[in-house]
Amino acid sequence: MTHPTPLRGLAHLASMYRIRLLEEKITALRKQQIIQGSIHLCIGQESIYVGSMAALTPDDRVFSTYRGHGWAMACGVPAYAILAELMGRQSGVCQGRGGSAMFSAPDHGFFGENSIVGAGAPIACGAALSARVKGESRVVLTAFGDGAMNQGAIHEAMNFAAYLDLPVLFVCENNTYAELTPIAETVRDADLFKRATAYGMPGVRIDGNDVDAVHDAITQYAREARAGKGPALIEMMTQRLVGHYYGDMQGYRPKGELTQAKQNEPIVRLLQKLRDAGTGQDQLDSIHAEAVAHIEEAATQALAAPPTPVHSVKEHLYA
Ligand SMILES: Cc1ncc(C[n+]2csc(CCOP(=O)(O)OP(=O)(O)O)c2C)c(N)n1
Ligand SMILES: [Mg+2]
Repeated sequence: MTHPTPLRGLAHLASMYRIRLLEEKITALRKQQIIQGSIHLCIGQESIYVGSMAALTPDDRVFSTYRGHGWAMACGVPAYAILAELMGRQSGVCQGRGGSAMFSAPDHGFFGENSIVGAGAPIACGAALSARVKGESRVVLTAFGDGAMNQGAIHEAMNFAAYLDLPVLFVCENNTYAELTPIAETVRDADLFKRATAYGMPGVRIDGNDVDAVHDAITQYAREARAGKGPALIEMMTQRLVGHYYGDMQGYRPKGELTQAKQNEPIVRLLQKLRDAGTGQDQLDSIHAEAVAHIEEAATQALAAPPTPVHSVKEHLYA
């Protein structure tokens, strides 16, 4: 069992609160239709982003799916720039052009979301190959869901990275559903991590709701990848506490599943660990209050930003 330092735990808690509160703010703004269109929230999966990015460096690179707000925040993208992006404002991280599902922030090592399931993995291989050619020691993390494991692009990317010993961390966020379909109804063997063996790389399954387990696993496999030992598949078990997309009524979830998931979610788990280690409630409350203030300020700033002008729609096009 991991025994992290209290300081590391408190830092993780602060980051997870910020992501959770950002997602709740996005939900509220979507309800008011200040944010429009499709959004995919990562509530319940925050430990994956926070634990992973705590183990990587600013020079490393991340590719996520459309469920990418948490990854972006953990990479250091400011909350106001994410909110402004979703609202179609000029100060958005892509000037409002990417929206919820397709923004990127290369200056923060966040090479972007992707709406095509599995499509980030081959691009991550390209980034890793580029690092190899340039003699840079960076690691590239590509995150995707359990459903994506059945996409051809993932197979190609894993084989390619393993054969060339590329420094790619394949992170499978296994929240047990692909849209509305449980993973167990689409595969014969739901131990997805075992597929790594077929590619000749390490594969492990960890408790993705335990931020320390995530931090430790990424530390280990990033170290190995940087040392030239090649990629790894890290299957992180988790559960989303919300629908696949905003508006999903989740009628497909068995009765009681969500109630149980809420008892095992990353923030509840870390709070328990910190209390067991002797952290006082006052300190936990002040970390929460700081995160609330941070997200409120970010929302105020984003709401005050001017909208991206419609006439600029043709900018940044190839032709
Ligand atoms: C290539 C492709 N096929 C199908 C879809 C439609 N689609 C969007 S999200 C999704 C489910 C993916 O599930 P998973 O990989 O487990 O990720 P999660 O949404 O659970 O994070 C599907 C099938 C798509 N966007 N791209
Ligand atoms: Mg899934």
